[in-house]
Amino acid sequence: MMKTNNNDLHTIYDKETHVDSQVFSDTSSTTDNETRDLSRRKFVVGAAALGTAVGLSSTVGSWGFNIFHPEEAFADSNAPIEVKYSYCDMCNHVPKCGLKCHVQEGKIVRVESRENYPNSPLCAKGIASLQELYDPNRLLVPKIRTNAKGEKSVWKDISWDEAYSTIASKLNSVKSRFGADAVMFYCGDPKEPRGAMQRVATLFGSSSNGTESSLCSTASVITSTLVYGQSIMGADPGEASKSCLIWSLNPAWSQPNRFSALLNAKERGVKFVVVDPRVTPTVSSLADVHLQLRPGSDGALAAGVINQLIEQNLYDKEFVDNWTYGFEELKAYVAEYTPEKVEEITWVPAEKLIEAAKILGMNTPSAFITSAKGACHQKNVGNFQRAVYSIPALLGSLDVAGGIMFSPGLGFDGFASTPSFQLEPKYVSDGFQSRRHDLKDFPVWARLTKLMQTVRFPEYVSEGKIRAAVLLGTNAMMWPNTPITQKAIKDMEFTVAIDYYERSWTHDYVDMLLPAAMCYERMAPFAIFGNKIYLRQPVIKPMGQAREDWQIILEIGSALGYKEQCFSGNVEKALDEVIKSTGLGITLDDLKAAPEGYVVQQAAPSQRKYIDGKIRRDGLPGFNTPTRKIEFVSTILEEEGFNGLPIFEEPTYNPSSPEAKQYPLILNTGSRLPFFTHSKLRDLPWLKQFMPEPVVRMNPIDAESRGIKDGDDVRMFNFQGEIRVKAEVTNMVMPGVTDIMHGWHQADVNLLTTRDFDPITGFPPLSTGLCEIAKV
Ligand SMILES: Nc1nc2c(c(=O)[nH]1)N[C@H]1C(S)=C(S)[C@@H](COP(=O)(O)OP(=O)(O)OC[C@H]3O[C@@H](n4cnc5c(=O)[nH]c(N)nc54)[C@H](O)[C@@H]3O)O[C@H]1N2
Ligand SMILES: Nc1nc2c(c(=O)[nH]1)N[C@H]1C(S)=C(S)[C@@H](COP(=O)(O)OP(=O)(O)OC[C@H]3O[C@@H](n4cnc5c(=O)[nH]c(N)nc54)[C@H](O)[C@@H]3O)O[C@H]1N2
Ligand SMILES: [Mo]
Repeated sequence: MMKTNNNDLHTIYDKETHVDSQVFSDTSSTTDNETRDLSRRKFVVGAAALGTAVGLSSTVGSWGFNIFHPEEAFADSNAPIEVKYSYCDMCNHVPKCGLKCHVQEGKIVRVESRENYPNSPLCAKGIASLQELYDPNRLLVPKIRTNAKGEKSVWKDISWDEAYSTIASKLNSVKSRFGADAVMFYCGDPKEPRGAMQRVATLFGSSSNGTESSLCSTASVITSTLVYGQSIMGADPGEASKSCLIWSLNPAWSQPNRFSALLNAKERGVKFVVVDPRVTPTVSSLADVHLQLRPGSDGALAAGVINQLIEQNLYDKEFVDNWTYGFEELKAYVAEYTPEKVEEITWVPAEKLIEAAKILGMNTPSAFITSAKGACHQKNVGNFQRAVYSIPALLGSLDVAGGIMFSPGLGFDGFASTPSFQLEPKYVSDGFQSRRHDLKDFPVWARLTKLMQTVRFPEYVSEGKIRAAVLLGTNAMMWPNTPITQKAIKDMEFTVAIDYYERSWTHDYVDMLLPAAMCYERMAPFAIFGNKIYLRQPVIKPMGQAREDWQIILEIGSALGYKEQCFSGNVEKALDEVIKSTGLGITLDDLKAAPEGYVVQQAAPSQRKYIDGKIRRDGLPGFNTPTRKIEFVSTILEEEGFNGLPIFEEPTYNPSSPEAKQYPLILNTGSRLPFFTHSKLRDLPWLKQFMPEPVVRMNPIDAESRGIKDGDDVRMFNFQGEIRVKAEVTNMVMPGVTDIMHGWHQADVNLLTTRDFDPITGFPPLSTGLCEIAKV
């Protein structure tokens, strides 16, 4: 381990970058001699990095002080440089940003944006990714618990073989006593390993197979499927677009690559209507009209927009008459949502609503994009989002250039796997569907997806339905009311987590912990951009004993008894199977031969394919809904016992409910920041400096009435819990509303969020609760 013997430098560094001093003062195994020895080799990585961080010249490298701690990060600056390519996983976005890596002596000494790659340049997180790769706190050895779950973990290192044989005996034992569905297979935010996990779950025979998308994109998948007949979550403005509706997305922070394309569209003259309770950079750079609504009132606002498109005769009558179902009912339903009434409910001025409808209706084709979550984290999402998806249909902007095109794609799912690789035919033929634990709670979800809605897994554990779990990249703080999740993890007979780090808030409750390899160290899965497929090659060998997620999952599958179907853990063979299962006639060798990306030749999709039967699987004209029309009134919902109309309902806890007397502020959580991803990256020195402590944003009016000043320590609390944070007083949020990011383990806002789920999508109300803030 490195140690600096220059105290002045240490002080400068601490001050400038808020480095956790413990990281740099760990002297456990270093003598000054070793330090000098290492320093003579001119540590390329640390030298350059420190120079950038504190504005010193790169000669600091010779002082023997290095920002990447473990010796594994040091390379001789005279060694030959090899350039290799990868893609980043610091935010688990799909698709990923390209990385160009400079490698010396098997160590990555520099990363930069990959040239000629669809996603670039790198953001703050990508630039800081080497600090994660070479973080001395990374988990690098398989571990098993030696003390009671729920206490601070005391681990014993074990071998991979020991780990796999324990996992196999525990999971097979639960299966033999309670059935395969008693074992849950779960992937958190990491999206890359999902295909492999689904395959292993299906081989094992468990329908309890879920992901973090239970709180993320799946609400949009479900609601767009109900309206359009297939999952189409929106489309960015293209050359032909005249306007664009952004229903709560802040790509300036959450998807920077996408944001630059939107700025270009603005430059081309595309008119933007942006719905968001906050004044975000997206709002201020793009919006011609900003509809700044009260969180949770989206259903009323969407009804208002529809009302105005109809009232002002701005809708596409021909498309509506021929290709939609339920228009007259919808029209009657929205009649009461006049601009004045909508203003009362949503706090959006009536004239802005009228103007927004004009902009959209008079500038078609209109593109449409929305958040996978910002607006979705409310109990009304299954309804309000259908109203929102109805807007592009009313505008006649479906399956036309510049609107939302229905494109066939290459046959991959959103995470570069395929239904066939995931063994969907087996899922169907072996009756998994009827055994699902979520079937009663969320029948619409269960009907439309093959993944379990995981929000109620704590209940399934307490009912004895789930007794063991494989938890890949799982964060107990992601669901509402965290202690309930932690207890559920603890109460299971056996749980194994797979992660980059030991995270006490989750891993203090599991039995075993396995080290995962980072993007630089792994191969699977592919990156897919339109009709181009990239194969990733590992840039370096995994650190310590870490292994890549696909390998770990397939090795678990092999240990469980499915060696052949899991390719004995061989990732290359698995990827070859994935690519073959697309039916595109490509093999892994074809991808290997195309390091700049393999282009699948495909004819550009034609417009208005619904007319000549090119959208439906059965070849009939129309869309993939039961009525073959765009469904303003959902026949599937009616069949499942719901109202088919997109009815607006207030959140359980809203400004008019009795709790609001004590807790008058709206608890709006989870808006993204460019330098953190969920609970991750908070301890990386380069990123931590942006926001070293948890912060709640509040409007000056709310701050003043509570005697709170910018920077004050405050308590944020409600009937369920309390956290301590710093106040940031800003006009970015509207009066009466708070704005706080989730994922701070020292101030976990999910102690305050509640478990009243949308019955259609299962989504929790993470953006619409109630709370109060007081000075400490
Ligand atoms: N840097 C970074 N990027 C990320 C992530 C990250 O953690 N960090 N996470 C990734 C993931 S998993 C996701 S899901 C996406 C999310 O990406 P975005 O959806 O862009 O992220 P948010 O900022 O959470 O939400 C968008 C907007 O929704 C608004 N909003 C909040 N409540 C409501 C409401 O009730 N109604 C309406 N209409 N709007 C509301 C917020 O003010 C916010 O500006 O970001 C992805 N990108
Ligand atoms: N209050 C509130 N709660 C929210 C949200 C909100 O807006 N407000 N947003 C919700 C949404 S949209 C989402 S997507 C979820 C976030 O989903 P989470 O699953 O909570 O995401 P993270 O906090 O990133 O935790 C992921 C864990 O996986 C580990 N990890 C990261 N990458 C890998 C990998 O490649 N392999 C392995 N094995 N492990 C890895 C990380 O170290 C971390 O421990 O949170 C949800 N919860
Ligand atoms: Mo998400």
